[in-house]
Amino acid sequence: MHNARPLLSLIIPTLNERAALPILYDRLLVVATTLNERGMESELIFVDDGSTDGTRETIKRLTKQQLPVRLIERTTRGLATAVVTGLNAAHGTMLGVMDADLSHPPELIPSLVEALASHELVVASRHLPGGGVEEWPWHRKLFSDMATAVAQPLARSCTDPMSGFFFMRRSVIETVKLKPVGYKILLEILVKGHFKTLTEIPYLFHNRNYGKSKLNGKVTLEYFWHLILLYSWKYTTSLH
Ligand SMILES: Nc1nc2c(ncn2[C@@H]2O[C@H](COP(=O)(O)OP(=O)(O)OP(=O)(O)O)[C@@H](O)[C@H]2O)c(=O)[nH]1
Ligand SMILES: [Mg+2]
Repeated sequence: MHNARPLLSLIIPTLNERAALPILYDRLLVVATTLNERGMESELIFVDDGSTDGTRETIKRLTKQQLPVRLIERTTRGLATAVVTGLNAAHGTMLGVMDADLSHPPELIPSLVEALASHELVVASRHLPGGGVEEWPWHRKLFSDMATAVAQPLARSCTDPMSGFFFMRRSVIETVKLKPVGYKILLEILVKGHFKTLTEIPYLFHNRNYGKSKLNGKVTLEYFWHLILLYSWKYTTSLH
């Protein structure tokens, strides 16, 4: 039977995040119940790039519980392309992206979804009053601020183009060829996506309590390569 209720597909990239997953799932279950009461269905799509810590097995166990859960197992690496793989597999009219390590509070999701009623793209931002990061060493903060500043001309009005926590209507990316490099999938969508209205909701980025960071020098280099590609893309498209 055709399901007429709007569906939210939540894409969650994973790389060795086993310890956080049961907690994340429980918190998402509460969120999905709230959304359900508001007439919406939810599905979770995990995209894993070769975790070796039992992440895949843990997700497979979650597929047998209440929420519709899918696991996509890739043999390649890359956060942003993992998200694209998840987006391509999603059935929802609303698409959400979040990290698996509990840095992004799932409890914000109902507000993000609600904002989709009047905006095509909704970003959870650390750079608005009321938002921020819990506690970062000065060098990480400096690097993040610099990375944000050099991307700002690409970011339209978005204050946190580095955010990995955002929701959008399917139409934003439906006919778009996304070809991101590295980590920053939102930046790719801000440049190439089809949207007129964007809004942001502040949030506090929690430091991870489980698992290890995957940020490294390679990710940083990839970021600069991605920027070069996006600036060239924007420049050449504006010539047409
Ligand atoms: N599928 C996939 N997921 C990834 C990859 N790299 C990172 N992730 C996931 O993407 C999310 C963000 O990665 P993190 O390492 O937490 O990056 P971060 O939040 O900027 O850094 P921390 O604050 O140190 O956690 C997490 O859910 C990771 O498991 C990858 O190559 N493939
Ligand atoms: Mg993280």
